[in-house]
Amino acid sequence: DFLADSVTLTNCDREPIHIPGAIQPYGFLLCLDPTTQLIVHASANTGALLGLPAESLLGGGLDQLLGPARLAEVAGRLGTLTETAQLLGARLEAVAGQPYYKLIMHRYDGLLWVEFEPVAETDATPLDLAFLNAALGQMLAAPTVREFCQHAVAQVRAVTGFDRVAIYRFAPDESGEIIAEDIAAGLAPWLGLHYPASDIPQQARAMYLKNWLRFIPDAAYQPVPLVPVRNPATGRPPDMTYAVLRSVSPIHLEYLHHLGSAATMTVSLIDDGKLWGMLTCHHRTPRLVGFELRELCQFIGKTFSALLAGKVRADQHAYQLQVREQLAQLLEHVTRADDFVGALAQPGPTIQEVFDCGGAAVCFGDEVHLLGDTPPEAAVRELLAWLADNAPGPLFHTDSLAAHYPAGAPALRATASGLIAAALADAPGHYLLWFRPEVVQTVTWAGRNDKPQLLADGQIFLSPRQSFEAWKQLVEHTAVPWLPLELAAAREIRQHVADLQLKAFNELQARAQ
Ligand code: BLA
Repeated sequence: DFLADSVTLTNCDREPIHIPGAIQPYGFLLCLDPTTQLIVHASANTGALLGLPAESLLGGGLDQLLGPARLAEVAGRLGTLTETAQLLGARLEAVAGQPYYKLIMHRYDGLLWVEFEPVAETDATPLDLAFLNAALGQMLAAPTVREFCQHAVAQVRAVTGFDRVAIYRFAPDESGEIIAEDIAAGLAPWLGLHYPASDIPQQARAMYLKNWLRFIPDAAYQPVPLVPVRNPATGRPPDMTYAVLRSVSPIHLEYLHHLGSAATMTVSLIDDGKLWGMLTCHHRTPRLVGFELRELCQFIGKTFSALLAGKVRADQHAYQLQVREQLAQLLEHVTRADDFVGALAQPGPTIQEVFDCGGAAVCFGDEVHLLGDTPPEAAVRELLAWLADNAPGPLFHTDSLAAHYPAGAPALRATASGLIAAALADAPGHYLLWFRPEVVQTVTWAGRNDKPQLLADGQIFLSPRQSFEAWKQLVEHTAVPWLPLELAAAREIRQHVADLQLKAFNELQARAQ
């Protein structure tokens, strides 16, 4: 196919997916000159569908398809178009034996685009205001990002009937995780699986910021070229960024084949101008979704996007409250205890329970209490010795301990790639420690054990197994970074214990006098 022939797995980011010069064949396409409204491109399937070969349509007008009344209406609309799609239903009165069509029209790249989707006349979905009202109500009321996402996937599956609807959220490194899904009985869950950044190349992400929805009703389709492929005015194929019939990347089609997906629809989820994630729909068999339903799914995606920042803030706020509450309880029970060192490791809560961490340790000279997932005690003692000599300041923290202390990495990386070390006294070995596991240990990578597969053209498919290895190298020896509020809590615990120590010392002095 056009222009895509030279794409390999190593230059995916350069595949010009916006100018494929071809469409998916579930409809046909005409591009018109905005001034004359005469046809500049036609998709090559008009011959088969209408009995009017594409070449014969070029240079003529829409009167070759439409009766006079419809033509006047369409011509009026064409004059007002922007990038945003407009819909008009029509029967092609000038062509015999045709079904009803939806004309989806927009203006872009110096052309008027008219995409024709054949439909049963009855297919229009009535606008269900009660559904919309209930859906918006659920989204507004959702107290956490996860529940918010769960409502969105359930709503989209309810209106579209796809086998699988999931929300795929991007991490700062652009890999992604399935954080919510709604699936048909009998399908294997993908919830919690991670996928590499390369699954969705840069230019695709950029396009999905402009165009909110992609639709592939039959991933086994044969692309249909435009006639002519290149726009005579620009010398290149027209820019299909906003065309719903756009033929998609052959590499992506191969990918869908590997996933066992025969049809997909994806909606962008955008937070503050950045692609936050995608709502992805899959079906095991080909599946057509009409224009109105696609618009409804975009509406859900845009509503989601508008409310998202508030839900993220709510999650952060809830976590902040939880940390404050745990911190207050810890300080209280430590203050009341006779043995405050022991109390730091006693439930109610322990120092490990104040904020998210894999494990913690209370170290007081020879006494070492380990809590949760920690390195073995011997390794913790060696770490204490290293800290005594090397820790810069009373509160040392890192999300990559190996970068500071490579010698300790073999024993520490799995459970303690992230570390907060709060020095309790000038005496060496008096520390409160919080550990965080290496990211690699906590991630379930999709298809981690798959064998490499061959693409149709004989190249090796960049399998999730290989991409896992590539990703692993990037995140080796690192943990999720500590949040400012977590560091503040650690600092506060340290200060409180120092105050208790001073008080105990003063009492001892007073008694001695
Ligand atoms: C596009 N890849 C995509 C899209 C998704 C994914 C959602 C958007 C297009 C769509 O289907 O609507 C990936 N889909 C996923 C993932 C899940 C999912 C991860 O449901 C998880 C459940 N893809 C590769 C490799 C390359 C590649 C190695 O795996 C390139 C070398 C390319 N992916 C690729 C391209 C597109 C794409 C080029 C754009 C397709 C297009 O819009 O033309």
